[in-house]
Amino acid sequence: FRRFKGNCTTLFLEKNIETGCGDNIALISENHSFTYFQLLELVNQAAHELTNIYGIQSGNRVLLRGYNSAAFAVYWLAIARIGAIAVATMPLLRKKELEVIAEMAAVSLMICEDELASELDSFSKNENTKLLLFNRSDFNVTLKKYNFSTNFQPFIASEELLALIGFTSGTTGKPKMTAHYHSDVAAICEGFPKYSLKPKRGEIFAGSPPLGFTFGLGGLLLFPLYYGATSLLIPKPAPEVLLQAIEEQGVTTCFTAPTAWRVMCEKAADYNIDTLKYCVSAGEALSAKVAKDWEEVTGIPILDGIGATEMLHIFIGSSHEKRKIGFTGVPIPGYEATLFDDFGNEIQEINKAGRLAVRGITGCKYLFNTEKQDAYVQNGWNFTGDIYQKDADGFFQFVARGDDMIISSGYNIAAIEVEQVLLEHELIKECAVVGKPDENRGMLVAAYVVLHESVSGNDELKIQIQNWFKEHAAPYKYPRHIEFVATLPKTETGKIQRFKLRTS
Ligand code: 3SK
Repeated sequence: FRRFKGNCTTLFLEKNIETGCGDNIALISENHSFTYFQLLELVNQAAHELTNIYGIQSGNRVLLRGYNSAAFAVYWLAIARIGAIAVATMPLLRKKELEVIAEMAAVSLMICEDELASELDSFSKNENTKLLLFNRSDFNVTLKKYNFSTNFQPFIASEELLALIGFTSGTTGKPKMTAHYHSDVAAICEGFPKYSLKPKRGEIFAGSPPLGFTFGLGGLLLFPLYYGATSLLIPKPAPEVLLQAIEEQGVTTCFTAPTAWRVMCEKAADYNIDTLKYCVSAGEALSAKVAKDWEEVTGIPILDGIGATEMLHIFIGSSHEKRKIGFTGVPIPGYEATLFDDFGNEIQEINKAGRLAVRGITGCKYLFNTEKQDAYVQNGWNFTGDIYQKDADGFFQFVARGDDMIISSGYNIAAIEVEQVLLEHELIKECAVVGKPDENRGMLVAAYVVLHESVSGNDELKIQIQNWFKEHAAPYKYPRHIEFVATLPKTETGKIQRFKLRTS
């Protein structure tokens, strides 16, 4: 595998123009539709705006805040074009979280959508950090008014150049900064999409993960542009909005998380989604039930995958040709994956759970956190923190997060497994299972349960669910503690924050 040496934006812009698809639609969002020619010009003008007006140079860090939109995409590309480093954030982040990010990443400029500016008010006054506000529906008109040249020479460094810093709060709370080079951005485009989706010009990619999450950045923006296809960016992509967009725009490829696939499954029959061919799920383990239900209702398989902000994108995944319901998939070409036991030995047995380790075309680079770096990367292997097992055909299957294994009365109980059983119960909409310290058992299986809208929880229902559970799974796994809640605590990317439940 040869590392890409130039500025990654040329792969998304010039390459398409040089190969004859300058007039193809690159980006669609609300009131905008830009061809590759137009996108190149807009990105170049935005690069002039950042350098001439805001003094941004290569190496500067630039925070980006906004909903998924053409404006967000243009600024992301302009930052990378200059050789500056994009610190893309997710729209739901609040003041405190943004403050931590801006400070840790030492950003020189914050580019923010006007609708989301209030959260930046208190600290945007800092004289070292400038603020650029944009309106997502007329940012292009504003850019044009400056009359900047539509040419801009992309910055190329003699050494590896950082393109982005991804923040990962994960499920443990404290944010960490992971850095990725232009060559990593190029590498992921040659990884999962090439293997699983084989994108073609004319295809339309859409979905719900924010561009501030590398799952969304890759799936919704970088992958379609790399292959000369079209990126459809939806600012507030609730499941119904996504289904509507698939019908109206003829989306072929959709990226979203298991929770949204489940909701979309319930509503899919109301929409014509005949154009949809590739359904990608990541961000959280996909249950066999959701995968089966979706395929039954729509006839389209869900392609599951696991990635990590630390690795930039998906490293184990499925394709139409190679998939099994209930399994994440196989290592994407360019990656190797294996499992280690608690003594650091590679597991050779089939179907034996162990710590997932991966290495390949991208890898974890934490900034200023050698302790975390040493824990994540050992002997060249990246330890993702997940427990997996591998079957005889080499398919990897999610077992639990490393910290989601509950040891109760000597039994190893995977929280995810209890959750999957509970989700089969007709009255349960969502749930999260954690271990709670318990004098008698060491740990107790505790389930936080969101019921369907029309149902209200009481003690009788708790007992009914417990009895039902014992009929559907080994009784030692049943949740001894059940709490009915209105919502579950989640990260911006939809991962359940079990640590919050453990300490509640
Ligand atoms: O969480 C994931 O599975 C994921 C997938 C792709 C890119 C990034 C992440 C964190």
